[in-house]
Amino acid sequence: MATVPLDQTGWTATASATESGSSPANALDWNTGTRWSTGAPQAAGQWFKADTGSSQWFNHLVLDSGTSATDYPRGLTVEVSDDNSTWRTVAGGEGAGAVTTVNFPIVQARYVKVTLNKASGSWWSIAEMRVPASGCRRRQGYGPRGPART
Ligand SMILES: [Ca+2]
Repeated sequence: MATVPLDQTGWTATASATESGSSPANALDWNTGTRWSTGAPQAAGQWFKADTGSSQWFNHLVLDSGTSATDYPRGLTVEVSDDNSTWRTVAGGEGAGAVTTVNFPIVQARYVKVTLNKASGSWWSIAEMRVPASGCRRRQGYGPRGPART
């Protein structure tokens, strides 16, 4: 299925902890040379959350740890929310290299949160997070085989 990254302009990010000198915003700046990092070994409960600013359709999530190649999440849960209060779990997953892709059934939500569920001696770093569009829009009667988003 063709996918197109959503326009992430205006998105904001927060995290459970952030390395001094980095910023959650670094994961959304379209520059793989900047990163957000925990600055601490991975532990269950650490989280990274993006606020897309409005309701979005999407069906997968890509986390790229960039040049911090071993800082991929060892185990994670993806949750989404419309109000930053009530969360729905949409997928679990685990990384095995610098780029982690988590697929799930298409959802519509404003907030996306990734929470670790495994520990590791490696830090957790995200050079870039992408929440690609699903390749179709469930609006105007378009079904799952509708035209690609442009
Ligand atoms: Ca970046």
